[in-house]
Amino acid sequence: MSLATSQNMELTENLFKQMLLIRRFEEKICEVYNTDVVKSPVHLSIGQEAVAVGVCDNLRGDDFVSNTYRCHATHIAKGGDLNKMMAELYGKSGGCAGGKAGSMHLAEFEKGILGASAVVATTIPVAAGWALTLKMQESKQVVTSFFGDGATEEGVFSETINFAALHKLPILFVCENNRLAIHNPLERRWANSDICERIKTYGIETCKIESGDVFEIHQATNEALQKIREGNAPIFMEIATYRYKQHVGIAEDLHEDYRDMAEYQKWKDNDQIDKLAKILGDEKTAQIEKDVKSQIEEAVKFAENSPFPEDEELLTHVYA
Ligand SMILES: Cc1ncc(C[n+]2csc(CCOP(=O)(O)OP(=O)(O)O)c2C)c(N)n1
Repeated sequence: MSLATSQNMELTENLFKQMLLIRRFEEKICEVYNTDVVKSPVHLSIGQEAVAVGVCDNLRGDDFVSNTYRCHATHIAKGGDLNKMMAELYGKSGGCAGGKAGSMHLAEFEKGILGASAVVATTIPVAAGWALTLKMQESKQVVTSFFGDGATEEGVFSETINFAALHKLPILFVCENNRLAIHNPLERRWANSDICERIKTYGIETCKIESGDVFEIHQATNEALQKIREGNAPIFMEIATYRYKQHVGIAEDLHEDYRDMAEYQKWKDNDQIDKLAKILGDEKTAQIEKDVKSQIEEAVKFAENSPFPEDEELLTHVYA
C-alpha cells in the first residue's frame, strides 16, 4: 500500500499512534536518564519503530512475542503495560518484573510477551520451544521472534531455524536488520550479506522488505501470519531499518565515524512517523501528541510513586 494512495486513514492513525508512543516514551527515557532514575542500561529503538508496529499490529492478543534487549518498541507494540514498563526501568516494585529485570529483560506474560535477554540470540530457541507447544496443542496461535542481524551469526540461531523448518513450527522470525552489530556493519561481517539468501537454504520461506515503509511491513506480515496459521510452517522476514542513537545509551554518536552518513540521511528522510504525520495533518497529529504525552506522564508518575522492592525480595525469583 503506497502512502499516497492509502485510503485507510484508520490504519494510518493507528500505526502513527503506536509509533509515536514508542518514540515519545524513549525520548522521555533520554530526558530523565542522566538523573539516574533509570536503573539499567537502555538500548533504544528510536528510528526502528515501524518494524515493531507494522508487525505487532497484526498479532492477536493471544499470540506471543520474544524480544531482544532492544525491546521497548516491541514490548509497547504488543500491548505491554506502559506504567509497569516505566516502573521496571526505574527499578521499582510496580515494574513488570518487580523492578529486578530492567530495560533489557522486559516480560509480560499476560500480554503474550515471553521476554527479552541481554545475551544475543538466546530468546530465539525459547520462542521456538513455545511454538512447538502451540503446535502440539493444535492451537492457531503464532509466536513472533524478534532479533537483530547480529543474532543471525549465533549458532543457536541456525539450529533454531533448522528445527523450526523441519518441524513446521508456527513461528514468524523477524530480523530487524539495522545492518549494525554495535559498530560493525554487515559488510564487514559477511562475504555474502544477503541474509534471506542464507536462510532459504534451510528450507524456510523468506520475505525481505527494504523500503522501511510501515504499510509494506504491515501488509507483508499480515500475509505471512495467514500462511503460518493455515500451514503451520515458519516464515523468516528480514526488515531493513535504522537506529538513530548509539548502540547502548541515549546519545547521538555521529562523531564516532562508523556510520555511512548518506545512509543515515536516507533513513532520516524516510522517517515513518514524519511521513504518517503529513498524511494525518496538523490537527489530528496534535490531538494524538497530547494523548501520547498524557499516557507517558502517567507512566512516569506511576514509576515515581512505586516503592523500591523490599530487602526480603532480594532472594526471591532467582535460581541460586
Ligand atoms: C552471546 C553474546 N555475544 C556478544 C554479546 C555482545 N553484544 C551485545 S549487543 C551485540 C550486537 C548485536 O547486534 P544485533 O543482533 O544486530 O542487534 P542490535 O543491537 O543491532 O539491535 C553484541 C555483539 C552479547 N550480548 N551476547
